[in-house]
Amino acid sequence: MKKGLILSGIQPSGILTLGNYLGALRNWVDIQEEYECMYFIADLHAITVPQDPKELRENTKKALMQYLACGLDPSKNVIFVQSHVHEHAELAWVLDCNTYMGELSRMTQFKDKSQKQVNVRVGLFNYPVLMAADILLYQADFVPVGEDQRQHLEITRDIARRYNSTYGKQVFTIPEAFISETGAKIMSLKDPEKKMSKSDPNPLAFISLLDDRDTIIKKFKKATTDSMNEVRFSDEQLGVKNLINIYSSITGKTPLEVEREFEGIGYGKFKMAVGETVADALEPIQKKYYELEAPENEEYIKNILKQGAEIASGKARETLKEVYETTGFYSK
Ligand code: AQP
Repeated sequence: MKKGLILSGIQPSGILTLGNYLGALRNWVDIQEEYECMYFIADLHAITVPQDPKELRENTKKALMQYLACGLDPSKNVIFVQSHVHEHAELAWVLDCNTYMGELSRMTQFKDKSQKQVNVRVGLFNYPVLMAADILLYQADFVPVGEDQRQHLEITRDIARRYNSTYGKQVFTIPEAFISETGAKIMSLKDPEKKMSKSDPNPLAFISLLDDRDTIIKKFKKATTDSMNEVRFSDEQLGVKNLINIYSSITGKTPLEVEREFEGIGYGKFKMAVGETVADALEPIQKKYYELEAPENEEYIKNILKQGAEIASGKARETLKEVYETTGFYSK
């Protein structure tokens, strides 16, 4: 008996990062036996900021291969591309009409991301409503969320409660946050106050899951630290703290154990050790990824997405049908 339905996704807005792996993918693999899990590649979300069509298409396929290479088992999880299930966009519209401008205006991710854009798109503003549709469409019980996404889950719960109460019917399950014991928030290697992001214009700021060993080590050598030259897990040393977090989350050692291990050792050796550890951890993932990339696997990849979309569409259709009836749409 599974413990409930979990749903999550990652945008194919580039090659996935060490942050996506340590903060999301690795935990997804850990829970695939215990929960019913649905994971999608969030291409509809990716276009809330400009994307090159060719790159978007390639990154979508690559995201699936990275999911598999990280250990997600397609026989235990439903894996699909968001745009393959048209109900996401349809439910988002109904929810748009049940969401207030004021609520969306308070979203900090919108405030952050819109500052980086010249012509801010309506889709970026509406992003949390599409996310609510993703979750509510499958009646998800739990959503793994990092701190950055907590506000979006809250608005999802508000929208669902409001819809249920407006129509006097429990149409939507109210989702809970799924807090993983091992989840880590990985910060930019260049600006440790910012989250590590795959779309960061500075490639030195993030570790891509497909970076080779030399690149990984070079990026860690250039990671921002400070002049204290002491490996300490402290908010006064955010760069070092981030490196300790990365090292801890891969080795399973506590930050205190890491501090002890590197006591009296300079940043050069510490950074090298973190780089080597990350490169070792990513090596088997990359090996699997490049095997999957072989042309003979094309059909296998396509089939996973086809089957995933079929299962997801079945569930999505049921919810949307109920929503349309409840909303008062005249049926065919
Ligand atoms: N740095 C991170 N540390 C921990 N977890 C992270 N996640 C992303 N970055 C980190 C987790 O990955 C999942 C989905 O990420 P996403 O790619 O769909 O969206 P995002 O959070 O906006 O990631 P990026 O890399 O910053 O995307 P771009 O650059 O396109 O905006 C979530 O579970 C998230 O917590």
